[in-house]
Amino acid sequence: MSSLPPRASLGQHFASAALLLATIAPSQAHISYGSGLTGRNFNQLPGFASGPVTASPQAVTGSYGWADGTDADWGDSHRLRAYRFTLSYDALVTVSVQDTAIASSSAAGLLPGFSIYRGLAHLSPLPADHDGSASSIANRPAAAEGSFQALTNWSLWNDGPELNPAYGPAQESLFTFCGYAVDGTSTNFGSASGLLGDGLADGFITSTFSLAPGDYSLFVGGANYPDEASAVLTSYGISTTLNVAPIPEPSAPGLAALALAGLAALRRRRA
Ligand SMILES: [Ca+2]
Ligand SMILES: [Ca+2]
Repeated sequence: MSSLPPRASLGQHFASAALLLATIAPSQAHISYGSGLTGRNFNQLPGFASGPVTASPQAVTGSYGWADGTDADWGDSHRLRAYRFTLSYDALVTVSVQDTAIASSSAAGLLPGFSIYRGLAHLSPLPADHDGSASSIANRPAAAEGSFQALTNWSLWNDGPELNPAYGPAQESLFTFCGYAVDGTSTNFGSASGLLGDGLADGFITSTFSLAPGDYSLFVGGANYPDEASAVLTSYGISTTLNVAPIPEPSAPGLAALALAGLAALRRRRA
């Protein structure tokens, strides 16, 4: 004789729904960099700084998050994905982002944009930074859509005792702008002053930056600015690769040429 399992109560159904939401929630979460092999901290991935390293595919919510941060009313960082890396020496850092499907969860077809900033968001166990914290809202223009700015410095704050009496004072994370790259043309990313795309809206971007030692955050999001009007929150997959290389020393013949040029300039000044 078989026994049927008891029917789930309404409360259990709600608990299942809450668990499902919690499972889905990371694509909407506050700023974090994950951890380990499936995270977004490149220093924790094998091979970092010894050749190209690709993080596990990640999900971005919405097709417009990066482009939305290029305009006058800024954007919401929940519409981007944050990665981190730390350099211990001057380096040439090549960042490449490719759109990719993630089975049963995220679509291909994102036109990506990214920006690199010096600085990190607050890390656990501190409360996470987000656009909806009281201090983030208080420290930006009332009309701003969020705190994210794609082309200049910006700040986020975490939650303070106004949310939880156990928390210390809310703290600022400053992201100091270092550079960007964006897929396509102004047809997709909009008409922000001075913005240059890679000219081909094919879901792929790559660009190289000369960076000093320090901690960096990389924010990747969608570059389809017209989609912001409909604000559809489709989940898109991205695959992000970093290649970190030392800045080449001048070669011996190059150094000799530099020395000769210096001597010639000295002689001209004395002549
Ligand atoms: Ca905006
Ligand atoms: Ca492209």
